[in-house]
Amino acid sequence: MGIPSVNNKISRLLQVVVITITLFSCGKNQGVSHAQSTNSLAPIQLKVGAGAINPVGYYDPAPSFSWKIPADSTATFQSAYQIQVASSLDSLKNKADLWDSHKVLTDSNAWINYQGTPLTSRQIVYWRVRYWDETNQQSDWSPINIFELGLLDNTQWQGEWIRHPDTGETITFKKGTSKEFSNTLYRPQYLRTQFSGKPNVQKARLYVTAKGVFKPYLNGQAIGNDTMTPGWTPYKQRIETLTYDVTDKILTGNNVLGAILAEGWYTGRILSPQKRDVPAPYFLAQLEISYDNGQTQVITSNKDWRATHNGPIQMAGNYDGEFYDQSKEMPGWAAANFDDSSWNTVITQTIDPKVELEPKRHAPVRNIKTLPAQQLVSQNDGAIIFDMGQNMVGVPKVNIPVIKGQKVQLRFSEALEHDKFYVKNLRSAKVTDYYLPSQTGMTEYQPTFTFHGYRYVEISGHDTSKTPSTSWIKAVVQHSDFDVYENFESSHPKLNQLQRNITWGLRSNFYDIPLDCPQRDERLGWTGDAQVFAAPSMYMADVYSFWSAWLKTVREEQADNGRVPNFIPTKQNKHTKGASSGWGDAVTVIPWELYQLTGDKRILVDNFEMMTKWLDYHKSQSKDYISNMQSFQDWLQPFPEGEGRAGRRGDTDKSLISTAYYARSVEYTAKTSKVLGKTELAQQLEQLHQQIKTAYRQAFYDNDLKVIKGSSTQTSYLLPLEFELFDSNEKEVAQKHLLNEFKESKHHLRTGFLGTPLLAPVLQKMGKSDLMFELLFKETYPSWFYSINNGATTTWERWNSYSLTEGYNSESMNSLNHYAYGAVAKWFYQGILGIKPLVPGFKKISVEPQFNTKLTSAKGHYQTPQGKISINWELKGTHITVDLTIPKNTQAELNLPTIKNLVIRQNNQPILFSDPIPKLLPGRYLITGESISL
Ligand code: RAM
Repeated sequence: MGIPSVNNKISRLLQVVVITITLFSCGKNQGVSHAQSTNSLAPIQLKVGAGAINPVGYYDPAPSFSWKIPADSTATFQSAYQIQVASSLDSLKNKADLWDSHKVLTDSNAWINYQGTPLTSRQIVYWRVRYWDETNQQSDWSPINIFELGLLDNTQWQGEWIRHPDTGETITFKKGTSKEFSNTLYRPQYLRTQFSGKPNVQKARLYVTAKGVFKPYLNGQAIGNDTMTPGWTPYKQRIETLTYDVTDKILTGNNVLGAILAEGWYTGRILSPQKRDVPAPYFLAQLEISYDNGQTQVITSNKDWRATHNGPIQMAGNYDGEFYDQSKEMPGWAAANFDDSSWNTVITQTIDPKVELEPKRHAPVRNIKTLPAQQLVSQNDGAIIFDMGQNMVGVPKVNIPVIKGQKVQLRFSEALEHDKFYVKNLRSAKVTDYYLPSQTGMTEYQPTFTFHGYRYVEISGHDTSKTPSTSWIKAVVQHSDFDVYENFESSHPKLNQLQRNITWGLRSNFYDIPLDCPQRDERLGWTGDAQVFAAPSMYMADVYSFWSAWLKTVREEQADNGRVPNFIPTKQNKHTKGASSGWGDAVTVIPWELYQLTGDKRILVDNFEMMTKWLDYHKSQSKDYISNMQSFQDWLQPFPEGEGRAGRRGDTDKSLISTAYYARSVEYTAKTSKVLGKTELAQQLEQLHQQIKTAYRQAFYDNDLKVIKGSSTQTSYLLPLEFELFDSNEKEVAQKHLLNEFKESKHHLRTGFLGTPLLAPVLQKMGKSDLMFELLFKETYPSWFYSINNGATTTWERWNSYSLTEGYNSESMNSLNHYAYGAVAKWFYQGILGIKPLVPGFKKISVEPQFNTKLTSAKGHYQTPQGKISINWELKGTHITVDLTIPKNTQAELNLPTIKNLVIRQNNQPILFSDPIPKLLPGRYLITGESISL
């Protein structure tokens, strides 16, 4: 953002004049057409950027705008829109002083870029939109929406980072039996400052962040419902900041601003115990108050703050849990009239201009819901075990009888083994909370700076003379705050359970960044897991901003030579080495697939450079178009030829996988280049794609298309079929080989992380959805239902992570809450319900449900950028009924090649279509017919 030039100013002046004139005439028109405009209702669901609704502390001074035409509007399509943006409510109504798009002829209702006067930190921006329908009828204006910018750059921060002068403590870690080393463990600290407030506060905002994790307080009250803020970014490059509206919390007279600060990801350990040398946590705050009389007041974190580490939270770590000492409670510590004379003066650190302070890009982790305990499982030797009924992530909330001075211990486990508490799969993560009471009686406790992945809780050290009850404990479920749709249901209870399990896997691992697992000493943003699950997750929850925020982190972590680390963010002080095909390819696959599902070009613009750099890295790892990149390969494929660790990578040749992914990344980058108008590059990449394809065909298959390198596996055919690496005349032969692989495995899958997501799309394209149904409904190992038959309430890392009879798989790497195999959920929507975008962003939709006798019905819906598409199909014998609603401003192609006597009714009237693939306009349809394939 530069200073506007004189020319710019003049042109803006002219613009203002034009706007005024237009508005005047618009006003007149509005009056005249008022009766008409009530026919088509005002736009709804206004959003800025990747999905924010009226955000406070927004990060982007030039966001895009999106809206929807309401389902009950008389409009069918949009033919034009007008957006107005203003710096106040009054101006919005009189003269949009920031931007008026005027009437723009287009059917686009999403991702319209702001093109007005540059916006600045703190600015409150008002906006509204209206549209014209296909008959040029104008809608009413939408309700007025707001976004307020946060502090957009480091120069806006006036204070300093602060912390307690001495919070570190040396502890010794033992790794296995041989290695022993010391590290610093930082105690949580309590910070406070006092200030004097005046009457008539007009507006107050708290801008705040930490190197570490924090909870802010104002006048004794915790601010917000966020947890583990600011979340996890590459802290050496960028730290996110939070903004809170505290207007109604400022008192006249004495006020106290405070915070608790703990390690979090910043200084806490990442992975198993290791030597690390990380700086202590710091806190940064800026409270800005404006008064009605125009005066302003700014309270910042500075040398005048006081700090103690003698508060009740004595220890807190992501992996290890929390220690709470009730005797150290300090009633009123965050309010006025508290004696902090025993506290220390903080030390300060100036803000480093090289570390970007940026408003948080997506909603923070919050306490989303509370689950009651389902059952008291057992009571042995003073330890009681509760079953919360669901494997999930968050913290417990207990209300238990305790005895003064007797430490209560809470442990967590994903599943019991033969009724015994099992924690081995947590590896070095202690995942234990301690509560030391200073009074006897009932006490309430909920940890603040940790999170656990668990279903069972073991409580010991409580007052065992009292009869335990399930009312003693609740589970507080936490994840990044987004809507989970719960939008698929079928006639088959196990399929529904699978859908729920996958959704819980999503909830559990979308914890500020996409985690591989939430329980053991890992919990990392593994790129391969993300690569396969990003698109499926978009069908299940409102997670576009979650992914787009993480991609920013991925861009920051990419090495100069284009290498993409295997998990992101990487370790705080140590840059991980290496890259893996199928993992690093997340940087091309995720932006491209997000674009397909949203139609938002910005995701491509933002990530384009990263995509091309990754191609450079691919190139550096290949010779004659064959890639030798390292790879985790078809991770955790069942029945591998190797044993233990050696078997983890499966049997599909490494170089076959890496070359296939090289081709895929080139293909997606070529397509992206085309969308972005980079035609020349697109052509070069298309050529490169062809060269890789030819080399791949020659290097890995013989004339009969049999695999000549490594083993012949399902994945060795799934990859080239899905990535279209064989010429069309050879496809059929490859398909035969694939079917042969299934025959040999008695129609069981034999795929790991990379192969599994390809099963459904490949089989459906082959006209073999029946085989996909068979795999999906398989009850025996390896299969999805096998996990359900063994009590799973989430998806597992391994196809055989656990069994009711044998207990846990003894492999050290074994989580019961991993989302990778949940990627199959995409087929519930794209296959079983049959909803697929025909153009990026679903303005054209293909509706092609896959019917099978295993189901008598399936229903679901999806919120496209235009509105909700819903489908509900039922099967009685061979008779099929489909209830379908196409959202406004959308066209759909109904593709039911196996249905004869097709009748499509709208408002009870049959509609005639000559086309074998009828094109449907927005509206509700009742479709009937007879299946010829069932
Ligand atoms: C383990 C996890 C993770 C996977 C890597 C390769 O850490 O299984 O999900 O991506 O290995």
